[in-house]
Amino acid sequence: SERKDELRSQIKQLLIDKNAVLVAHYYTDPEIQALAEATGGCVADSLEMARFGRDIQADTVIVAGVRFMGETAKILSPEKTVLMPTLEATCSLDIGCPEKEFTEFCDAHPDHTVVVYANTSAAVKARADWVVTSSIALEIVEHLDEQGKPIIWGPDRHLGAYIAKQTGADMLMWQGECIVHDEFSAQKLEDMKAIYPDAAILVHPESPASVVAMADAVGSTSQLIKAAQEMENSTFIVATDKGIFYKMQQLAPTKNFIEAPTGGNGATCKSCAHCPWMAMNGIQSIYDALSGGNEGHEIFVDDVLREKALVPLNRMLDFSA
Ligand code: CIZ
Ligand code: SF4
Repeated sequence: SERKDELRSQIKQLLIDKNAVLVAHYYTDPEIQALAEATGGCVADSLEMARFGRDIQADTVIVAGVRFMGETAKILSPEKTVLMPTLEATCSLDIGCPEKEFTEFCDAHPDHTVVVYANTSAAVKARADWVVTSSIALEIVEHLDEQGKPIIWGPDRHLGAYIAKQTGADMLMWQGECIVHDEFSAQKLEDMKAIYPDAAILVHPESPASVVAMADAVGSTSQLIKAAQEMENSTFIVATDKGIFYKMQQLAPTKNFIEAPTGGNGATCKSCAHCPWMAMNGIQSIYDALSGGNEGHEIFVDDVLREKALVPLNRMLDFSA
């Protein structure tokens, strides 16, 4: 629409004026990913977003994604102004892993190495020995397992179960889940596979084990995008947030991508393969964040927490460097 075109050109100018850069997650709406690409920003998974936000020469980083991604950017780049289209964009994994309860869980098992997923608050990261994202979790847990260390894993129980199965590591699980991936249904996927017998099934490991078991490729967002490019199939059934279709279609324009079905046993899905918090990011809210005072958009992380959370975050970044 004209209104949106006008907002887009104003955003482009504001990014230049403020020496700012737009970083967007693969799960945000296509128009946001396109805008990040058109303005020299980046579209990525949470690990690449963190590294890009840290390394880019800019005064301001605007993070289109969910809150933990903005916090991670601030932890790694305290000298930069970190803005988000909305501070209300959270994550069911973050909500389901409150600092106090998680700390008690860790304190009850002091001999365990604490590994937390990036989808957590700064306070939970501050209690951890390692932070991981889904693109590096397997390698880091393998590394810890080789040292014979029992692990506390939080908060995603499906991803944790997948990693425990792959590595054989001794993992004590926090019982959290992603409301988007948890809704994929193996039973409905069987029916869909019968309709598209030649399709490859791509699954993010935040999905239930029954869905992961049907996968031709399991991996993080960036790994699934790579699989979509490299696998020979012409059709793919994709069990992750549908925002990812933008990048898959761009990099594999001749292939067909189909959403994996949600809501087993007749239940209607609540999120239908799109994260309601990722969906809060819009062209208008990006404009608002850049054009107003920063109030309601700027991310702050308490200094003491920041310094503590930086240690396990840097361990991950150094490990994957
Ligand atoms: O589900 C998420 O929020 C993901 C996949 C984040 C990430 O690691 O990019
Ligand atoms: Fe959290 Fe799931 Fe949304 Fe990712 S897709 S931000 S894990 S609720």
